[in-house]
Amino acid sequence: MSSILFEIRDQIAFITLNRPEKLNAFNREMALSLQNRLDECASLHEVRAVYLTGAGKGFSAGQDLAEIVDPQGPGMEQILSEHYNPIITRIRHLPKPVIAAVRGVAAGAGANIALCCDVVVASASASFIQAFSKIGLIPDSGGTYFLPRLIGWQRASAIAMLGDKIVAGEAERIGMVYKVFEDKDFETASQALAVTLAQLPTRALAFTKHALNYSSVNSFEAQLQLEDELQQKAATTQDYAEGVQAFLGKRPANFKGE
Ligand code: LHQ
Repeated sequence: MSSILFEIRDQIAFITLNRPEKLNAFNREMALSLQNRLDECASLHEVRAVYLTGAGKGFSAGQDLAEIVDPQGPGMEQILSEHYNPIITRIRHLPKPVIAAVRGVAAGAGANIALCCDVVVASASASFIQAFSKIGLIPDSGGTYFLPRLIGWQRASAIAMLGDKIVAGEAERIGMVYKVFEDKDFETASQALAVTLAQLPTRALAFTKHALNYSSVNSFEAQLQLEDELQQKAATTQDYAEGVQAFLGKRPANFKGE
């Protein structure tokens, strides 16, 4: 069985982390395979949104800890540079929205892969754990970048150091995730969100993502300049023309992602 399941439906690429007996912990094969699938999502025109989730009862427990003590396994020096950093970079640069659908636990790199996505939703019984300090490591996979930006410095600092389990309701309250859905509604509600994202003007969403990527590093003036440049590009898209015509014609817009 493949460690990553991949299916395209309704212009959405469904990517499922699939090592359920290990709570979808990442080994090298799974990390490289996820990178390949993200590349496919970027290059396939028919894909207009990505839905990332985990098989079984969890999202992902982060690095497979058995692999790091395996003498045949990848070395510590490879794990971030060849596994997680390329995943996080691919997700942030993918010119399409990526929704993380977190059911069950997301721990370590598994939590931070979810948190770097564009829209993060969780089932009511989900939880997020910065498990790193428990094993003498630091939050990686973008954790020290995204956490303070999502939930503020103090909460990020405490959570990163204490490694507390943050349950879904709390994660929503502090802005770590966008929405929480009841367990029984989770699949339907989270997939409906992916359908909505896939039907929006994809190129405008890509420009929005690009602008957000730079918003915390740019000066105010540079960010206004970037918005100006990206808005000029958005205004050349067919979806922009369609959106304006649809509004004026009092009809729903039919965006094509072009
Ligand atoms: C696992 C794992 C796992 C292997 C559950 N590995 N088997 C970067 C730099 C370089 C190196 C290190 O890593 C990183 C990035 C990182 O991600 S570091 C953080 C790594 N992750 C962790 O430290 C989390 C370890 N897991 C846990 O603390 C618990 O499993 C959590 C709290 C996630 C879930 O607890 P439970 O719901 O009680 O599940 P469980 O512990 O019973 O796990 C179920 C099975 O999955 C179990 O196997 P078994 O054969 O006993 O049924 C676990 O051994 C296995 N598993 N996480 N990371």
